[in-house]
Amino acid sequence: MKLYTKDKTIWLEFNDKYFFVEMDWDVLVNRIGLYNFLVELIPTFVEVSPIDLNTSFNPPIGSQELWAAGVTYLRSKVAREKESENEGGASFYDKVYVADRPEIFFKALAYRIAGHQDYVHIRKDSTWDVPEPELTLFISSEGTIEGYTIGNDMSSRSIEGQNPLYLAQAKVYDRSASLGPCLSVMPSPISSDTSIKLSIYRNEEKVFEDITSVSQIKRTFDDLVKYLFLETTFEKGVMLMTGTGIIPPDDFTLQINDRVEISIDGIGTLTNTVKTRE
Ligand code: DO4
Ligand code: MG
Repeated sequence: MKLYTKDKTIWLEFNDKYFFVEMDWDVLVNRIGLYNFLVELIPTFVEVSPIDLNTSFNPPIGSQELWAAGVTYLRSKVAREKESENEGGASFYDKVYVADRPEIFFKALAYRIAGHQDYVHIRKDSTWDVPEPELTLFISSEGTIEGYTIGNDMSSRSIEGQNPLYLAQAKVYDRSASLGPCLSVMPSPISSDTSIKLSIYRNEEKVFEDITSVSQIKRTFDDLVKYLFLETTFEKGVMLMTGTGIIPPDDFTLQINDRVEISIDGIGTLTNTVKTRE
């Protein structure tokens, strides 16, 4: 089943039927056993006509923080070693790829995150920019994975490549993340066969496409969640991007008006157009 939200309205899609959910987002989603909770509540929800999925939605996040894991796929490690080799930063990526402790960083609060069919930004002080298509977990305040969405961890490779300590500037700025189109709530954990596809269009022409699978991730989601929660509480739950397994070739950089589409089985397609801040 899927939860969509726009302007504080929440719709639930279940077996091709749509319902209004009159609850506050944070109260609704932050619970152990979200799937069963929603199934039990469906008879009390008002059924509505199917919503137009070809429209914009708000990111499926309330007052939760968005965090991100990095260097969880081999492709990400290799690309980052290369981008930082001239500046002496390469060995850090190799070390974190094999270390017990994963790379986890704070990404954004809701007001910095774009929804489906909204704009994402590239920085004006960056010369090399890419989207990162990432399966994103919704984790309850008790540390249980309760839902999944699609995330785009927009990244400046030129800033990140200058020095690993510039990570926050490469990764965290207005509209450096998008989430959506929905929160997919499944009866059991997402399958490792799940595919993640990234397509980039320029003037309606496809300029990049690649596909990977969740099975390519080096770490388990439980391990990422364990480290995220080690010394930190999330009273409303938290969203966690799980890292990218797709990186466009080194001669590729995003341009203004490029359209980025990320599709993940069982969730849908997240579409964003690229802009700079006004
Ligand atoms: O260490 C840089 C960030 C890595 C990242 O965001 C990823 O692998 O997805
Ligand atoms: Mg990433």
